Amino acid sequence: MTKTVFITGASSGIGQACAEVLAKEGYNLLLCARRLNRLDELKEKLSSAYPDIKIHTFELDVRDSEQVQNQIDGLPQEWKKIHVLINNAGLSQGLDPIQDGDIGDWDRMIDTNVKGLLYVSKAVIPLMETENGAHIVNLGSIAGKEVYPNGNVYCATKHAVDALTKAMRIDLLSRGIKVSSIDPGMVETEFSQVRFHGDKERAKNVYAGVQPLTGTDIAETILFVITRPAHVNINDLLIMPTAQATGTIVNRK
Ligand code: NDP
Ligand code: 8X3
Repeated sequence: MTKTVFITGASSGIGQACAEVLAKEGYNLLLCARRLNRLDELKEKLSSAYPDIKIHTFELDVRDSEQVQNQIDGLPQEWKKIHVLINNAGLSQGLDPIQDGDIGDWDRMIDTNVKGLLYVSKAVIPLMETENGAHIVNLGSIAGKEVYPNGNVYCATKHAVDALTKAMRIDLLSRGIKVSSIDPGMVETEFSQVRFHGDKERAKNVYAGVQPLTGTDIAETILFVITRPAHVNINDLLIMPTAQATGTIVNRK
């Protein structure tokens, strides 16, 4: 049976890599993000490489609770059975001490990383196909396990994701829905460009002298997590570049 995976934030980085890795494995894909043009380009590429799978793309801003509910309620009937939800959409904005933080940045992080994950989960859970194994994978972070200087609000949102993963596992236990968290350290994506509001030079420096993880490393890890036998769940998986010991201790050459 072909399984359907719903990926938020599939227009870039880890989400896009998940789409690529899972398409190759034969999963049908529901892909959403705000940049629909990117999703459609990805759909075209994957559909021609893997003609046996089905892909449906749609625009979604996870911060808009009404839009989330309407878009998911309005999915074509054939897309209303979901086996795996990857709550990946997320971002960091700014890296400043709390006293200098920008309220707009704080709102965007909390609204996307915490409230967006909740809105999407609430809308998707009723569509989850539990008979053949249902699974929610949340993108946490090393920032959800420790707090580093100037990471304040981003770290708080990822600690919230950690708490929500644990809470979802308890609440969804009787429905047989597995819940896992993947918590990466440094992954080179558009993440740092977004964090530094488009400053490409500053973003590049984050990865200077170090081999960071790639989106594909994380996507392959997620594939491993969602393909364990029915009686096995990986609750939480912290994955770091070899050169990174903690959020801030990095061995640069
Ligand atoms: P990218 O910036 O490359 O990708 C982020 C994705 O999230 C994009 O597809 C973006 O799509 C989507 N997104 C952002 N805001 C919204 C929104 N309001 N509604 C819908 N989609 C949204 O970063 P990553 O791939 O690195 O990040 C993916 C996840 O991984 C995030 O949750 C991040 O916190 C987490 N993470 C990243 C790490 C890293 O070092 N890169 C490490 C640990 C965790 P669009 O702009 O088109 O809406
Ligand atoms: C992204 C990794 O170390 O920038 O979650 O917080 S980090």
